[in-house]
Amino acid sequence: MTGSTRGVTSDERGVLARYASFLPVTPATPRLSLQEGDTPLIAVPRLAAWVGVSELFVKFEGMNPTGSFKDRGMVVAVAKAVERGARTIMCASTGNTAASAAAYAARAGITAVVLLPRGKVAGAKVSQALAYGARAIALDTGFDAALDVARGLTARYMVELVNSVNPHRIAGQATAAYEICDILGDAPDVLALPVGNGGNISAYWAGFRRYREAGYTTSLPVILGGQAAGAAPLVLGHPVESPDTIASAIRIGRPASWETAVAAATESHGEFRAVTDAQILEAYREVARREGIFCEPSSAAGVAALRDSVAAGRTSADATCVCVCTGHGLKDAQFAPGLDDQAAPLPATVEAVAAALGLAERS
Ligand code: AN7
Repeated sequence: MTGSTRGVTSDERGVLARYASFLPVTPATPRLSLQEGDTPLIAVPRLAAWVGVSELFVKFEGMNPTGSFKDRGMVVAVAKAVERGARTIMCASTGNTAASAAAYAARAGITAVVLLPRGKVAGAKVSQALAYGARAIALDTGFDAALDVARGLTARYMVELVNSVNPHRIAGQATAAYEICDILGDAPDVLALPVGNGGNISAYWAGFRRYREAGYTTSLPVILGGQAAGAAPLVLGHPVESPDTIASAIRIGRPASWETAVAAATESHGEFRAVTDAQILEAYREVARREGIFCEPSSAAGVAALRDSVAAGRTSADATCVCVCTGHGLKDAQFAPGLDDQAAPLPATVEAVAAALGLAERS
């Protein structure tokens, strides 16, 4: 590998094959894959103008097999669980972890049990988990207490916990940092992403540091974590009892990876920023309308935080920035515009539609 500027170890697709040397892969680890990872890093000049920086990329993690970044860590966690002989995995989830756990359990031929806060998970994510054959259990509580139950159960019973407190999840998610560096040739100046349970920000920071230690990069990014204002424990510095935001994926009041998330922000000279639901929804719409990238509202919290940071003079307009858009827009489309929001229906005639559009007639 010496002399190479990239850590990719295989042309095969999937996180376990591509970054085997950076993952806890042994000869006994099943080569599980849904061809996750290798997601687009898209230059977004029109979004950059809106955010207020000269160079911006979106790492579109919604392009993973189940539509979120969770697949990168889940493939590793499930492969390692199967390697140890596990037959059942379990997670608590705001939705995306559940969909991913269910898919990889199906792929591995084992069972997934997902604990979901009742009425607080986007419908498409529940549909995904059920379609993949997971056993879904609704709990009358929020995510934080559901995670307590999952931890209690997996400590006592023969079930493997695949929430991001599982270190294999973090190791797998770090591959997104490797990919960004492999494409850019070095780390970006700033990486902005949404933060809920704190696993992903911890994974990125671990990944960027590891790549620099391996000699593939020369610098480390400033890491900016976006939290919804109503669910911003890491901004406030204390847990939030009843987190409240439209960004349901990050409606988390007691992040499980608190210490490592804080370390990522402070060691990188970054910070956590609270953004309002209005800022999140505005960023969500701008990402789609300016660049043709449809992410879920929670995913846009990093974009909103970056724009807010530039406006506050905390991030330089000259910085090369990457925003991680963590999940696909089709997963949580309730805040997307609908046909009913448009003007009233027209008569089904060529003339009526042409007149409404003000089209110029062919000569
Ligand atoms: C789209 O699925 O916690 O800070 O249970 O779905 O690593 O928690 C989802 C989190 C960002 C936050 N963006 O990442 C779950 C869950 C999206 C997410 C996050 C989540 P972490």
